Amino acid sequence: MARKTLNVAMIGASFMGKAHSNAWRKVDMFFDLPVKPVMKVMCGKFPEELENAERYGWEESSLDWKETVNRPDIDIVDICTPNFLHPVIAIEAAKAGKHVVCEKPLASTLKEAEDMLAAVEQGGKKHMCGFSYRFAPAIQKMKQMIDAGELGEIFHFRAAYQQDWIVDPDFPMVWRLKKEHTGSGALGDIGAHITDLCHFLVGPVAEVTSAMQTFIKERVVADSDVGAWDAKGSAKSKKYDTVDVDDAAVYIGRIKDRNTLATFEATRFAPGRRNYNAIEVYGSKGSFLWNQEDMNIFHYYNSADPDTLQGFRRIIACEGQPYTEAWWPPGHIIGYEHLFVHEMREFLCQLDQNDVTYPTFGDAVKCQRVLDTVEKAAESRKWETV
Ligand code: SOE
Repeated sequence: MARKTLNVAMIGASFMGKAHSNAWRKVDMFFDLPVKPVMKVMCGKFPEELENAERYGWEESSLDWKETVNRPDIDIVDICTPNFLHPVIAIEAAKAGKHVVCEKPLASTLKEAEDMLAAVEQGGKKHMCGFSYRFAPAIQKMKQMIDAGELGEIFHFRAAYQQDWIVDPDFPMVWRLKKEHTGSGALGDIGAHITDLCHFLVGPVAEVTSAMQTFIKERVVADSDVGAWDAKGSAKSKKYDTVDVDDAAVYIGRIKDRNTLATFEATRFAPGRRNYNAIEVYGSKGSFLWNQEDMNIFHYYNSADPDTLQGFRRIIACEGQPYTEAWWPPGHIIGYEHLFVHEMREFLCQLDQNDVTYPTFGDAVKCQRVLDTVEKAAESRKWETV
């Protein structure tokens, strides 16, 4: 029987636009889906971006996101723009009766995130926020084992998401470094990921204390509008602009209804750490270690092992979770881009389910509430309740 097709419009054609295009293109090839996604329209900000539309797999391209979102033939709107545009596009899409996928963080502020949630709940369609690391096979395995009690009582959740792409003082100003475009810096960008992973693996952060830091307070303005990753000090203008967001955020959290202490570090100033999203969980019956730069592997310490065998096991996450079997035989491993394919698989397979397993705008608001409280705590230098 022919499957129902769903037409997708993606708004935003830069780094996340490329990752999501790959996901929409691959998801139907590698997973059995109840519906068939059609890559209808890619919307960009600049005409030159639209030159990629065809090779990214889109049937059409447009510079007008509003007209595209309101097209009656569009079923899903996928938002891959800078954060400040998330609310206006998501609310428009919800009002137009579309399903909405939106990159993290949901918004620049908690209020915007709450408005987005209200709009999609009013719209009555499905909504997902792109917390992609939940879809790493190793994270899935770790969650299964934590939920099954294999680690016992969780004492510590420890996350350090470290990058180094702006440690060069000549790296020019980009949208991720301006509050008006991004909300917060490392906190909202990569702190959002580790906060969500804490929620996914251990439980809700109930109160925090924190410190935030901007190491380089002025950056040269590049002559062209560049994305976060492709600017390499190309500026000739020698105009400077103020960095008004954090380069790093460090926070401690207590977990609701658990005897757990959580520590978080989100920094873009750790030379050598390219995309080192590292998670450690320590419990009464054992421990986990994982990091994104080695994403197929996690290390498991089982406190019940005999003394002669005490030590972390190095496990390749291939069996026993819903993703890797769709790709290759055990040990052939997968990469960063596969996480987005897994996201879209869950979204497309659960369109008719009331309770979904992927991160919704509701989960994203819970994350945004923590980020907002971290900023408050950095200001007050006190513990603040989420
Ligand atoms: C930049 O820090 C970034 O592109 C994040 O925005 C993504 O969410 C992360 O997956 C990789 O790094």
